[in-house]
Amino acid sequence: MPELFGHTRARVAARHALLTPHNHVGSAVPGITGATAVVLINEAMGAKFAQLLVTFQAGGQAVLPAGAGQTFGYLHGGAATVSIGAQKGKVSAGWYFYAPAGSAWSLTDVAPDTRVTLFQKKYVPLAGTPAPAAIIADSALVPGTPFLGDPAANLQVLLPDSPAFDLAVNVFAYQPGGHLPFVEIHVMEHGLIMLGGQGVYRLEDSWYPVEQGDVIWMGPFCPQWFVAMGKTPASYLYYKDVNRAAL
Ligand code: UGY
Ligand code: MN
Repeated sequence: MPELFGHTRARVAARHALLTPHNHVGSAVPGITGATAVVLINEAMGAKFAQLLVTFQAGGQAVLPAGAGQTFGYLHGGAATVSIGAQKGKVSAGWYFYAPAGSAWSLTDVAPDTRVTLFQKKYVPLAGTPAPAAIIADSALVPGTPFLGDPAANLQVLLPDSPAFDLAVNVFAYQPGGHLPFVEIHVMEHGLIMLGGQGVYRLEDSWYPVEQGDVIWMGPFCPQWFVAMGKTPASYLYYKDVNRAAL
């Protein structure tokens, strides 16, 4: 019982945060009904995006109007029908969708216990570049590449690598003992959820044991490093802001 006597692995610091499944408290989020929605990261924490975990009960759904925000959704399990403007498709574990700014989207016919991570960000247009279109796809079909040539660290890039996108979402999978090759320090933010396995994450000047379900915020210039530990591979889904001017 990690929370006995008020203990938790969680920490909210200046440039990073770690939240575990034991810390979750639901929020009422307009448009999401019959579900527990937990806002894990948002502007109140210091981030420029939002990350939510939504767990649907029987009869639950999400019906969101068109707005300035864009939404990326990833299904951890369950099944649903996703509609983005006129585009529609069935999604289940490992599938994801991207709803551009200005498009209404919904998740309906949702199977009970369907769990979805949502990343939301206000879209920053790029002059002369048309905004991205909607996407509904299966992450199992996205080829991975060894990160900086290391076969123990496999990177899947889920959204097109194109200047139209001001966000990226990737899946990073590590063999036991696999690790980030160096301590990264960069202007881009991350929102991350551990999909499986375990390891140790260095964030700023602290090292944290992490496991499936843990969520991490890394603010701009947060020193970061990860090593996978244990007998099974570790993987995480993560958000990153990309492709826009420094000033
Ligand atoms: O894309 C990234 O910056 C990635 N290598 N960072 C991370 O996994 N913490
Ligand atoms: Mn990084």
